[in-house]
This record gives sequence, C-alpha cells and structure tokens, in this order.
Amino acid sequence: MKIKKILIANRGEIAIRIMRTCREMGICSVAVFSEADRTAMHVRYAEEAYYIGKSPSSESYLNGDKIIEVALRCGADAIHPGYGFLSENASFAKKCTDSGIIFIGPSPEVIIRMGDKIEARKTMIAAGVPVVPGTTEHIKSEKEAIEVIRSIGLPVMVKAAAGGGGKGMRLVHREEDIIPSVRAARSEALASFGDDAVYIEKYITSPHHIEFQILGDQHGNTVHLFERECSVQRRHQKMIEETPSPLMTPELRATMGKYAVEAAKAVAYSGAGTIEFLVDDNHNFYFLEMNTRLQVEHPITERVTGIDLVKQQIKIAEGEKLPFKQEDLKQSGHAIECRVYAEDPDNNFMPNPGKIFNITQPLGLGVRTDGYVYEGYEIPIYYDSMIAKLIVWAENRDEAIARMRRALYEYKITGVKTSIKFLEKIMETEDFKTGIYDTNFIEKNKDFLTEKSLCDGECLDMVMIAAYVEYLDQLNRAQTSKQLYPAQNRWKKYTYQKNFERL
Ligand code: MV4
Repeated sequence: MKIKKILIANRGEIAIRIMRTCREMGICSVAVFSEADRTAMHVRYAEEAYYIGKSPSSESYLNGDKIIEVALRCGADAIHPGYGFLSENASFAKKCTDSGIIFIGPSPEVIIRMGDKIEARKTMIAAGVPVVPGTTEHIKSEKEAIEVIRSIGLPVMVKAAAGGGGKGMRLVHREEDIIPSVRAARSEALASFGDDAVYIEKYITSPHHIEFQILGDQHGNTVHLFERECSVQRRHQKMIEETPSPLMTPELRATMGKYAVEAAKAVAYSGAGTIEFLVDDNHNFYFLEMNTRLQVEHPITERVTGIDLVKQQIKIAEGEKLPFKQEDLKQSGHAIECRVYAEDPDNNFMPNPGKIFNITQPLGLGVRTDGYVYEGYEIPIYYDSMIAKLIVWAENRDEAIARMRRALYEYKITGVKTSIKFLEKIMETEDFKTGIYDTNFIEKNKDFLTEKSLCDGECLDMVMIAAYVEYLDQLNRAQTSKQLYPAQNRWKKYTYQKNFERL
C-alpha cells in the first residue's frame, strides 16, 4: 500500500528530519504539538499541524490515544514515532494497527520481546549470538544472587529486566554488596518501570559500545548497514558517534555483522533497528540490547552508506522489498556526529533552556546539521536538551576530525549555553585523535575537558551580546592562528580569556 500522509508523533530535530524525507517522497506531513511547541519549527515545516495538549510530554507527546484520534481525523495512513516518546511502546503500536493506521516500526510482539532484556538475552542465546555471561532468568532470591556471583565471578552488574539506557543498574565489586544492590536495583526498577525483575551479568571493564544498524523487510530479507562507535558518553548520554569504528577490523565487522543479522532474523524483524554490543580490547563482543527504533545517531550511517534510513522505513512499512542485498552495501569514507546540547559544561551539564539570541550554523563541504532552533526561539524546559546534531563526512578519519573542528569553529550560538566548546575540546584530546578510547573516555579526560573555558555562548546581558559576538570572532581568529602554528603554546588562549574576564 502506498502511504500518502504520515503523522509524525514527535517534535524537535527528528520530526523535521522525518518530514524532509516525506517531502522528497511526495508524502504529506502532519505535525502534532504541545502548548510549549506552538512556535516550534516542526509545526511550521509540516503541511498540517494539530494541538494535542499541555506542555508536559505525559499530556501531549505521550498521549497515544489523542495522537491516534488526530491521525484518524486528518486521514493519515501511517504514524512515524521518531525516537523516544512512543517509539518503543508496544501498546501504542498495537493501537495504531487496530485503528487501521500503519505504525512505522516493528510489530508490537517484537517491541515487547526486545523491551524485556531477559527475553532479549534468551532470544539471542537461542539464535547463537554471544551474550554477556550471566543469568537467563530473573533473580528470585538473595541466596540465588550469591550463588550466581560465586559461579560467574566478580565484578557483576545487576540490571532491571525492563531497563535499558542505564536505569535500574548496579555495579557490584564485593560479595557483601550483592544483596543491597539487588534490593536497590529492584526498587529503582519498580519505581521506574513498574516491574522489579532483575538479572545479573558479568561486568565488562572498559568496553566499547558498538552498535550495528539493521534493516529488515516484511518478506524476510535482512541486512546490516555496518557499525557505529558510540563510546563517547557521559552518564549514559551519548555525545559523539562515528563510523567506521576505529576499533573495527574487516574480519570483526564481518563476524559481528553476521550476528547482528542473525539477531534480527531471530525475531523476524521488520523496519530499522539496532543491535548493541559491548566489545573489549581483545575483540570479544557480547550482545547487550536491541533498539527497535530509528536512533538519534542514524545520520552517520546514512552518510557512509548513501541510504536514507527514513525512506527505507517508509518503504518497508508499505510492504516493499529491500532494494539492495548485503553485498550491494559499502561503507565509504568516515562520518562523525556531535550532539549539541543546550546545557552548561561548566556547571555539571545542567540543562540551560532559554531564548536563542543568535545562531550561525556551519555549512560547506561535507557538513550536515539536523536541528530545529532558530533566532528568537525559546527552548522549552519540558523536553530533551539536545538542540542539534552536527554530522560531517570526509574521505578518512583524520580529515573527518579536521572537518568537524572546522564546523564546530563555525558554529555560533548565543543566548543559551551549549556543549559546542566541550565538543571542540574532545576533538583536541590525544585519545580521540588516535581513536584509542572506550566508554571511560569522558571520565578519563575529565580534567582536560572541564578546564574553565569562556568561549561559549554565555547568557550575557543583552547590551553585552553584540560586543561579545564581535569579541568571540576576534578570539576565534586568534586561536586559529595558534592552531595553525603549533609551535605556539595552546595554553596562551586562557591567559587571553582571563584578561577578558577582568574587563
Ligand atoms: C554493561 C557494562 C559492562 N558490563 N554491562 C550502560 C547502559 C546500558 N544500556 C548498559 N550499560 C552498560 N552495561 C555489562 N555486563 C557497561 C555499561 C556501560 C556503558 C555501556 C555503553 C556505553 C556507555 C556505558 C557507560 C557505562 C556503563
């Protein structure tokens, strides 16, 4: 069936990202919006837009019944959930189908099966995919928890079956800590997910977080679109992703890719999905979780494969066959994504919503920005603080890093504090430049990354801003000349800033 009209049950950059593909495919886009989003970009971009409720997500973007009501009223054939919100909500997916609306994503059964991390582990074991050593049933007693750690050895992680993304997780180093940790994980899981089931896994020290993009159609064809390296994270919030992974070898890629396809086939997966692995320095890899949605970092995969993942999602939902086979797919060059958050790196990354006074987005060869904020736009307090993604591509990794540094240099946002300067510092670290980093990267480089820096969109008095923007431009020129002449001491720029502070 040809889809003619899609309701995008989301907001921000991902809503616009999806609408762009709809526009190219000649599909009509319908936006939904909350009170706080009346002036949001996704509302302006869409052909039609409908108010769905008050600002808190629970009263708008999470109100599945209201969204389905709008879809029926406006005659949408399908709903694209984006990521977050209702994207991995099986009962919403089922309600869509029951109302005669196509849910752009996998079946509710698959969402349920992969949402339960114990079920997911069992499924992968049955499919022959390596999983982290640990339990395949939930922990029923404290005695059992002790038996488990004696057999698999310490350290271990206690995880919530309904969890994922770091919630309801406890790291245990000592035997005497296992019982309190199981209790704590249980109560956190019960409070967050309404389900207190927990399981235990061997703790993998300093792993890499590498995920494989997969696409499956409704006719049993499944391919992978290679990997993404997502190890640059802070408290389970990803900051930078890249592809290819610097850790990867052609052999490891072929092996892990084969398992990723097996994993998807084991649940007859249809749509776009991700198989997450933990990989240690010796190239041992273990299935971690499966995400049954389009992910934030999907553009780097699009850039190296040349495939529009949203377009493929829509075609799969229409019942079409995948137009390519595994051997048709190639990775070309290197792509990096930096996530720009409206938050203050100098104040423990506290969200920093507010009004965008001034924004200049990077442009030029090999640069893509997926964002949604504009000058004069006020970032609402209710939603995620990510305001844009900056994606660059170049022939190889070193050139991609150089291009990312150039693009970050061009990126200017005033009015709210952002992570742009922090991202620039990450690009300057030896560990990132060499590509030898793992999930401990931010913690390991903390001192360097959090040196006080002033060159960042500060919330200044309005009268100060024009002068400040001018000053930033001059400062940036001065810095660039230092970077071009490495003999000069890079610390000098901080003296320069201190002088500014005293003015
Ligand atoms: C682990 C692990 C080590 N060993 N499981 C964090 C989020 C959740 N999705 C799973 N997580 C982890 N599970 C075992 N058995 C380390 C992490 C982890 C992590 C994983 C991916 C990316 C960043 C991370 C940061 C800290 C811990």
